[in-house]
Amino acid sequence: MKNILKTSVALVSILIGFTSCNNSGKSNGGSGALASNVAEKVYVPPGEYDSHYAFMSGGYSGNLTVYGLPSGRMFKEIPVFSQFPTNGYGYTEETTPMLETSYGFVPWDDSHHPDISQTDGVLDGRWIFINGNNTPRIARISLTNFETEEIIEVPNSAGNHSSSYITENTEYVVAGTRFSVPVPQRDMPIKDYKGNFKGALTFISVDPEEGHMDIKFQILMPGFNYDLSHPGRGKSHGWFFFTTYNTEEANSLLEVNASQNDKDFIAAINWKKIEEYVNNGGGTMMPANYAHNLYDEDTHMATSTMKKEVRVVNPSEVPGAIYLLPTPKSPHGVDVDPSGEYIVGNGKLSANLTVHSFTKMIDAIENKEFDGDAYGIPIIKFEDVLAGSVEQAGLGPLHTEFDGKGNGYTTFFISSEVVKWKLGTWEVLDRKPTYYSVGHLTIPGGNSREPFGKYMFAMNKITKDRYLPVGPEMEHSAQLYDISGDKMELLLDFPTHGEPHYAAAIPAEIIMNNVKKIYRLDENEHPRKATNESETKVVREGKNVHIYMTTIRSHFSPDNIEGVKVGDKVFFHVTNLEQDFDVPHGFAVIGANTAELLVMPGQTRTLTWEPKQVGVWPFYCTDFCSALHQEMQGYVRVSPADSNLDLSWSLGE
Ligand code: K7E
Ligand code: CUA
Repeated sequence: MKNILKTSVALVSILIGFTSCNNSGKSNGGSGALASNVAEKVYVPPGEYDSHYAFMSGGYSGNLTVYGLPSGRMFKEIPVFSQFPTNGYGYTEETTPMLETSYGFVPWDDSHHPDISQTDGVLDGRWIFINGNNTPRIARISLTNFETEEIIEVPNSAGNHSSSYITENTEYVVAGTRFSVPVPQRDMPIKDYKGNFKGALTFISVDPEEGHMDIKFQILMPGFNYDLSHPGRGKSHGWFFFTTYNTEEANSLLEVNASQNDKDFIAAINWKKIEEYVNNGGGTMMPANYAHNLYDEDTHMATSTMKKEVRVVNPSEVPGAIYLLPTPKSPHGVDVDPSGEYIVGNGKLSANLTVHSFTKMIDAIENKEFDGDAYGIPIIKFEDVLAGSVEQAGLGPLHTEFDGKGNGYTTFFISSEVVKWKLGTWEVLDRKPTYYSVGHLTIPGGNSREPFGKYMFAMNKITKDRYLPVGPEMEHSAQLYDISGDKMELLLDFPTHGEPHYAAAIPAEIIMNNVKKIYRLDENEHPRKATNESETKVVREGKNVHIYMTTIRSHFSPDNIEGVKVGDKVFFHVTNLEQDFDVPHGFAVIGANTAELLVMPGQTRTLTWEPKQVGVWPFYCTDFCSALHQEMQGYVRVSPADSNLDLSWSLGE
């Protein structure tokens, strides 16, 4: 072991030496300042585990990827909003309902902000939520089986970006619209945007036992752009904060027209107050159309239900529940520190970071010191709510996280750096360059009362020369820093998949012992399961042929099927009889217009095949499962449409 360590340290030092002289022309000066012992800090010896999970949003992949820290190794891609041929998600009969929406089947989305469920403000590791930005949706993924279990569509919304952040007991997962739109949608001139479009902020309740989501209410806000959000916590629990930009309500050339106002707003929402109003019958049920898709782990099947109405609340109905905090200048992120006192507005066109005080906000509300209103919503005076500002910290602040030790860490996109500063004194303590152009950063537990402040990683937008070139498009790059000391220390670059905007991370021990290893066959309630080979059969229902098939090392049962005809629709319902961890079997048949199946131990999955040609067609296992994996194959005989050959099936005859 020691020798391996020494060798890798030596190797890393050589490489660093090499890169630093080789890249002396790089912007930000390369990475020649790495200490020689950083390799030890990220080295996880073969067979040992990482200390943290990191869940990165996939951005335009629509999915969620799972990494280990500190190694930066990718463990899994969990399909969420996008079809995933690797395991058949979004192709199988069981999973296609997950991607149903009011726009029909939508097999793609753009996911930005994962957030892990909390109890008492601390990560509990039960579920992770993530937003679909383009066709507004929120997904809940189980952290026991690492599968998407539920997706709810968000009506009256467009560009579901200030999402999916959760309150400190996972009471709500919140979704805010980036684009304001006519509510209800209707045919109207775009130039009549101002004063007429609305921005819906949606509070989705989460069942404390099962995690099931339901839209509790939507607040129909003025037609600004609601960019990001974070919950209050501790003393500010019960409030939620949203950044806005385009308070000018421009509808064209926003790069100019939405940058006119010196200050935009952070909208502070007292959701407890609105919840109480709604619980007493307040708000209006409005016709709507949105999908609620739920996966049932017992039947191994998803169902999609269209919901027909949603409760909406206008701010004027609940006086005292919503205030606007002026914040320079087109703020992007809004982040709340672990104590719940400080609300950080990251004004992306501002040189300073603006920090508001929750206590001062409450005082100003009690003293009714307002600076006018916007559409009836009181605006608190900037000076009355300001806690302080971090002066000249960098250019283009985007997002802030906290280490739980009294420090904030803010990313600056334009100056391409992470800046560490002190809460309360607002002094800058440290800055480190990022390679290059950082968006979000993550500290495990960063959106909670108790961050685990050992590591921080930055997720960068531009990779350029950090890795071997692979054509015009490079994977994005994350950078891991040790933040346990006074100064941040860069440890590692690692590539990420899609575009991870934000990530959530958590100590491994909170999750790893609860992870499911198999699905128990005796708990399988799939309506077309076959839990042993004697239950396998082929049944014709008109033109539909259902094959109840099993798979086990190393054969399918049945493996010879005759009596299928051109024009039939054939359903291969494949149950994996294995009951060992990590022994999936695959299934593919020639000419199928879907993806393969990857069937987990004890699970049932269905592939649909419409044979178009007469012949004898093979199917096979796609996952190398045993020494006799290549022998895992079979044939389906397809006869002409007018054939009167009866169905028959066999194994080993
Ligand atoms: Cu800054 Cu979508 Cu959170 Cu990207 S967002 S960076
Ligand atoms: Cu089963 Cu390969």
